[in-house]
Amino acid sequence: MASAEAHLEVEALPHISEGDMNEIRAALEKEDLTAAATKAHEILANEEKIQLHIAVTGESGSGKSSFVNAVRGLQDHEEGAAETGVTETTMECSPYPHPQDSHVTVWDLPGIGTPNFRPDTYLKEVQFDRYDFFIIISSSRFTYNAATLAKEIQAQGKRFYFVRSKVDQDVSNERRLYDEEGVLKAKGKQATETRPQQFDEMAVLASIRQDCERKLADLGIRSPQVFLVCRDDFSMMYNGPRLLQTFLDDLPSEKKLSFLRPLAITSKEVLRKKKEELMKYVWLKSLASCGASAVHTGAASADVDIAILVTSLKEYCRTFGLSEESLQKLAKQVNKPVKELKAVIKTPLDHEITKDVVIKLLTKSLGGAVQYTSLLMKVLPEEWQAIGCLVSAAIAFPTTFFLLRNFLSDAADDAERVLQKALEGTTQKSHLWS
Ligand SMILES: Nc1nc2c(ncn2[C@@H]2O[C@H](COP(=O)(O)OP(=O)(O)O)[C@@H](O)[C@H]2O)c(=O)[nH]1
Ligand SMILES: [Mg+2]
Repeated sequence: MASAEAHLEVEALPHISEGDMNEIRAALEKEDLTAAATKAHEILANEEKIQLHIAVTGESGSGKSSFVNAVRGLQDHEEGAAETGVTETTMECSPYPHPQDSHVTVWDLPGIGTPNFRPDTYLKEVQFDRYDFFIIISSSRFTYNAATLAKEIQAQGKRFYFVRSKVDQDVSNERRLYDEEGVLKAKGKQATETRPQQFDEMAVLASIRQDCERKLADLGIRSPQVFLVCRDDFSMMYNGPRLLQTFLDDLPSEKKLSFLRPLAITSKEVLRKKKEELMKYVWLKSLASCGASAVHTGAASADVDIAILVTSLKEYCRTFGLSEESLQKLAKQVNKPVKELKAVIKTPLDHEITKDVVIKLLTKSLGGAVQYTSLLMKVLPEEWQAIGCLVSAAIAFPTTFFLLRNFLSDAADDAERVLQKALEGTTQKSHLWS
């Protein structure tokens, strides 16, 4: 087995209520593995039902619909994209499910620009309670309406984020004032702090951010934070990555995985987070898979629920972009043959995971499980120590645990190599690996 087993550490557990945790512990102490496994199943099934709803609001024409597409990794012309560049006339909220994961829905809300706009009635009309958080977009300085809406959202106990859109336009407008070498063109004009002699994109961005934040502070927002984005390469450019990271940090722990699953892998950091969240569920999946009737793997047998394993490995593949569809999309984006990306992948892809593949992996995992069981039991979360005394779980639990854990690690490594391959020779590198 891989040396990873020798470095076992106590993994964080997913969010499990105290009641559920106690039920599992009690079942294990009574040596009722079936009851413990059933409970683990139930917790996982509830986790599957978790939905995330993101509201996007702002003035008409500010780029709301474009953002709804960008945040879901879609271009405006693609299937499932919100219509952009159209005049808003209705007060309707339009739901746009994430194309890779229907648990995440981004809502395109009506514009907030009308003179008789009132934040409280607006929030009632758009069904405030439905959303996990709000994004307030502006393509210029934020208005009084945006600031009052933010205050009302906060007063009602939810989070909002100010997003300044179309910064690519600002950068290119400013660039027009400089010559090909990036030297300020305008004769007789003095360079200023915000318009230096030599073109500096970072200075342009900093000045937009400061201007927006100052205006919001004037409108009564305390310590405003503004994220600068552009719909193209949203998750890689400007403050797109930081915005996604902030959403993730702010989400309650039980929602983090739902947000992360369909997120495009644009940096090592996203990859690391995905792996970390999935890893939390390995204990629970291993327990859920225990107690099924014996599966004969050739070399030996273990009482393991194969269906859970097939589903889990497929989930890992999809989360790490190791599916035919994701790879085709990425290949197109970076203009490379998909064959080149596939060449660095060692684990099977999503559609290649079958019962037979899982049985082969189980056989491989069995040796390590036997060898490292006592070590595994030592690092088990305290609440679960009783499982170590159960003969029925003695093989199944560690075998499943090591299978899931190793596959997850291997798939994450594959995803990192794919990302590296995809970026070879592109200029996006600096943004992606920042
Ligand atoms: N250059 C640029 N144009 C954008 C960006 N976001 C939106 N737009 C354009 O701005 C116009 C209005 O965008 P839309 O998303 O329809 O705004 P909405 O009315 O708020 O939904 C459209 O023509 C978009 O193509 C961006 O980040 N950069
Ligand atoms: Mg729109």
